[in-house]
Amino acid sequence: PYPHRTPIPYTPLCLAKAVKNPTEVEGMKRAHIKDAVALCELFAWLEKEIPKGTVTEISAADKAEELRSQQKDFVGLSFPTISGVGPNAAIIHYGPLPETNRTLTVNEVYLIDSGAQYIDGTTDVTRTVHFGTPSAYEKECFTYVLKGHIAVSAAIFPNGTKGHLLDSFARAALWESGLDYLHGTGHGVGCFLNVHEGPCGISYKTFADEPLEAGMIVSDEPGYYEEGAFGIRVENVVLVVPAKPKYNYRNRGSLTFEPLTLVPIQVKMMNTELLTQKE
Ligand SMILES: *[C@@H]1O[C@H](CO)[C@@H](O)[C@H](O)[C@H]1NC(C)=O
Ligand SMILES: *[C@@H]1O[C@H](CO)[C@@H](O)[C@H](O)[C@H]1NC(C)=O
Ligand SMILES: [Mn+2]
Repeated sequence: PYPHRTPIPYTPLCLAKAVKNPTEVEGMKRAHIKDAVALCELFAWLEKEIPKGTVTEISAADKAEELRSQQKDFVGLSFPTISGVGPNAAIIHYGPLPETNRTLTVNEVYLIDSGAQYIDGTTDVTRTVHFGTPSAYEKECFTYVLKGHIAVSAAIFPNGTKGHLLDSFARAALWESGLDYLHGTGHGVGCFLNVHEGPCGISYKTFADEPLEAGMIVSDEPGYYEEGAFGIRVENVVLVVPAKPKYNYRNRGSLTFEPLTLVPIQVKMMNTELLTQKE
């Protein structure tokens, strides 16, 4: 279904940059601890302020930036914050503008996709939360997205696998219910560099992705968008690490992911009856 493309000749630098050295891995871990502190502070603040009716998509994004900027070695945001409530969250690349800016309430799902540059590393995290009581359907959709997120994050796969082979892991639970999302599942993440970095990723598109190797860092971000109603995405940044399954076919080795993102996922949004014991 995809037109033939001449493979992009990645430079040796690009390939070397994608595989993080131990200093970069340490830095990314430190950056994600600081970033999680800031986001936990944000969610605590939102929980307190939203019932007053004074928090908007723009002021919530500004508060997230303010809290991150208090963390050590903060340099700036890694991309403009996506802060959307209710139907605005269903717009995949939504960024709040004064004309579209909605007030956060306890009646709608809130999605915030944001990240920062710290001197030691780069972050990119999406959480979808409800400050009142989510509907059964919102919880059902959230749980399918979460199942996909977990399926990628916990996958064990042969060394040398390309990310696009993992893309359908993220969609299986949604597909089973006739749902889907119209964007890729993950992108490479630089270390105090581009938040979208080649040459690896997790996409339904088969071109231009290099095999995953230990030390690469990618995002894992399935979603679901119900036009005019709500949007859901669960995104962690994950590090590719060696795995040790029971056997080692042809000595090729196996890989899995270790989450770097430490921001809690809201349990209120889950229908735990749809989760397996392992999930
Ligand atoms: C966002 O919307 C609220 C009302 O919902 C308004 O008070 C506020 O001024 C708006 N902010 C901006 C930057 O437009
Ligand atoms: C994966 O394969 C590469 C290239 O053959 C090798 O350098 C690396 O050590 C392997 N990794 C694992 C975890 O087996
Ligand atoms: Mn991302």
